[in-house]
Amino acid sequence: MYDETLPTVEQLEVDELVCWRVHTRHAEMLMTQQGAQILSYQPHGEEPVIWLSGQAAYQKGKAVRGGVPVCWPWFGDLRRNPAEVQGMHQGGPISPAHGLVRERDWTLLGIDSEGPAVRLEFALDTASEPLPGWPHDTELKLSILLDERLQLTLSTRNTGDSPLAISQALHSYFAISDIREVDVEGLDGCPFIETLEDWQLRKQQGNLAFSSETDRIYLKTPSCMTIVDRAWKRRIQLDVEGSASAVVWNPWIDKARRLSQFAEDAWQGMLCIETARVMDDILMLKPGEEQCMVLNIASKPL
Ligand code: TA6
Repeated sequence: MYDETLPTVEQLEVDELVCWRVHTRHAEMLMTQQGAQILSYQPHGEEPVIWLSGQAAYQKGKAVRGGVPVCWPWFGDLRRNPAEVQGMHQGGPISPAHGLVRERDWTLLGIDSEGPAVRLEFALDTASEPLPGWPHDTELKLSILLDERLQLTLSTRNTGDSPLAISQALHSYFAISDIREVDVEGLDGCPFIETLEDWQLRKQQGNLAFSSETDRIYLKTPSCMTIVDRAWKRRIQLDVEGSASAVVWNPWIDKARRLSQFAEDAWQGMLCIETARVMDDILMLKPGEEQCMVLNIASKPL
């Protein structure tokens, strides 16, 4: 029975972090102001779709393990990025991987209900909140729409007077029954960089299944990818716009032991498919130009 009092948005503190819990007739979502990071997303009556570590730490200045961290203005190790992206960083230490915005509070622009749906908008203006070692004026925004599916729109506007080169990713952690039992549809024929074997360029044959640590950068990716989870009788469908690259990651046993905020067996129940603009698909923005990357996440019965 539809509850007329829905949707609801509640602001709360989880340890050191300001968060919002959103409840609609379709799902519940938790996110934090730090990094404008979604922490969890669970359609009613279903297993979670977005995975959050059982050992997650909610501390200022420390990225929470799980959810959908925003990697920007570079993805991964800056030194592994195209020269144009590296050239944007001027002086100072290179911060940990995945750029400079995961651990900063973004500004809440607004929370609006759109019928049964809820939209939250966050922004980070680097002109008024400079990023260390990255002296460029940009308006970064993340718009999150929660209705039958979860939609994230990451947009970057170059508000400076020189061209910008940026790599980025929505580093989505998905909850699955067992990494050894799922596979990913949609990548057949895509070139990929095998980062675990000297960054060799290879080509995907058929669906992607998992039997060891996986950390691949897929290129020329399609607009639709699907995690097929037979044990949980569902598929998680990712429909994207404004992205033609994606990172697929599971740490498996050994790397899991080296990860922070990560139980030794957590590798079995999670899979990252990261909607990205990396390598030959980076964002190149002329002064005044804006580009958006849209990710729609929907869970459907098999
Ligand atoms: O996206 C894959 C990856 O770059 C992996 O190599 C692993 O480092 C993962 O991101 C997690 O990175 P984090 O900095 O969040 O621990």
